Amino acid sequence: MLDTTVKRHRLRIVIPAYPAFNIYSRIAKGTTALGPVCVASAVKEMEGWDVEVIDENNLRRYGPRAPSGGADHEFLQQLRAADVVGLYGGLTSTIPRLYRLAQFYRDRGVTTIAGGQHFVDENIAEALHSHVDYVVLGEGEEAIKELLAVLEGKKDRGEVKGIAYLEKGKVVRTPAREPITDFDRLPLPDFSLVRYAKVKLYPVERIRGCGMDCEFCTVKGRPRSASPERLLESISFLVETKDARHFFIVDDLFGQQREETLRFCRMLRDYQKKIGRRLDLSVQIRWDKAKDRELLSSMRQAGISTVAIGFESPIKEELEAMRKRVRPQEMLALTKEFHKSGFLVHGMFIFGYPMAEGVVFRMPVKERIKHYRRFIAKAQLDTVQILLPVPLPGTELRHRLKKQSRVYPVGDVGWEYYDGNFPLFEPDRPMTTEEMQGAVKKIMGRFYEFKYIFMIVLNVFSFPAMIFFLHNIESGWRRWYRPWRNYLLRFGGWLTMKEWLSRYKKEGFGEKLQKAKRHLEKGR
Ligand code: B12
Repeated sequence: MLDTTVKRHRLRIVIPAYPAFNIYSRIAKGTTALGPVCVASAVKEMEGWDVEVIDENNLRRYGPRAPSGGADHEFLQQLRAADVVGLYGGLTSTIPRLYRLAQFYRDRGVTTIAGGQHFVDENIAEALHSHVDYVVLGEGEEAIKELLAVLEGKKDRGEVKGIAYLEKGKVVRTPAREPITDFDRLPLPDFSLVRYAKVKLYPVERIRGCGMDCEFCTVKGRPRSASPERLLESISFLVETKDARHFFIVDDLFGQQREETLRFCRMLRDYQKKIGRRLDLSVQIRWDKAKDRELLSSMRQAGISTVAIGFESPIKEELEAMRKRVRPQEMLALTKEFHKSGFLVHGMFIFGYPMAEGVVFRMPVKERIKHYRRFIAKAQLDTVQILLPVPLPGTELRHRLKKQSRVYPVGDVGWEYYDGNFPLFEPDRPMTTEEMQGAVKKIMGRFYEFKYIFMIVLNVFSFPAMIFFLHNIESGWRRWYRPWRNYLLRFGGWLTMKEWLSRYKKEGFGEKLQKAKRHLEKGR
């Protein structure tokens, strides 16, 4: 229980540092996680509570850093002690860091609460035995307020739905909390609560949940939406208070609820006209939305410039195993429609997806690589990310592979490797783990190359050619800007890969992998 003689309490929510340098590290420096900001914004409304968010991946505004990485929590506690610490467990790869933070704070008598996508199945007990006092299961905005009231002695913890804790050494799970449906009741996410961060790309949302039911994804359930007005309000609030210009709509599938989406696009277009400022937005969308010309044109008018598309694979059999009901040829044709409408397309792929039981599919690695390269080139993707399949906690993919005893034990290949860059299970034979990992390097290596530095320079010299487009500056600018931006990103991608590889070599992952394989073999 908290000291009730104290007039105000402090909740500090920490977004743990990424374990390793990877393709997301640069993005993370210019953005932050939306979930913890939503939770903190709800607590801000509580009487007697101060609240802050510390994003260890974005400490760019006088953020105190610890020499070993992440924030200097010793210093933070001296400066302004937190009574309760919340920990964001939305990315499994950051879980080892999360547990270290939990230990640090609990050793100093601070109550620790964790929430986020990692906490399902046996990971709930894992957290409660790793210095976490309470786990919030599912959405946190309402649960956290009730839980803090418990800590103030105003409520019994058994009455709070959707939490887990230890009682006499046993895990207690309270009844599940109903998913939030009325988002208008919640305060707008307040990014001022994120101390020390410089945010350039603001995450915003309208729809939670996804009805696509992909085997590898943790986002499930009937989509629940806020009104277009609320999303516009989140955006305009950030434009006016933070001078924000770049936004990422984190909804898993933009364009669900067609009419509401169109209405949102029109409202956003009119808002920009009114304030005389052009905004830039990125969304995640399915390739099949390209069939909807009206939607694409409204999106462009609203300032949506980049679409991230989960192609997952250009191989028919793999798409079937993932339950993606589409043919590669169709994906190609539809991607062209996005380009025609003026979007930049970011393609997201998974390499080496394991086939469902009973399905025999043997394609040599070399041929698989060819398929990927050919698809990427034909689709003229602006940027790509090729990841290895991640058997994420709580997914059907994990359950299936575990049943087949193919997942490397977490004791050997720990959670910190769950970022899509490391092999985490025995691939389908005859492909070996090394081949699978090598293939990703080969595909990415062809896309992100050193030579693009020369293309950047050449493109700068071609700028005067814009003169031929004076009659249509926008089209000319796009023609010049798109290759220039892509060359820059491709060269940047090469630098990232180079750094990643050099760190990888020092890390000794190979030994861990061999140990994991031996353990799997023994267990069979
Ligand atoms: C934006 C995003 C990113 C961004 C930023 C991530 C971040 N949050 O920092 C970027 C592009 C960097 C990214 C990268 C990756 N991502 Co991502 N990403 C997302 C996405 C689309 C949106 C996250 C979001 O804002 N959600 C909306 C908020 C409101 O929901 P929320 O985060 O769940 O928060 C709520 C609750 O969880 C809870 N809660 C959360 N934190 C806390 C803390 C406390 C104290 C409490 C009480 C409650 C609480 O309350 C919140 C409000 O209700 C999600 C999918 C999704 N729809 O969630 C995937 C998702 C988070 N990503 C995922 C993955 C796997 C990845 C990648 C590995 C790439 C990949 N293979 O797909 C990389 C990993 C990078 C790394 N270093 O490890 C998985 C994570 C699952 C897991 N167990 O790890 C998700 C869930 C998608 C999926 N495929 O299932 N991602």
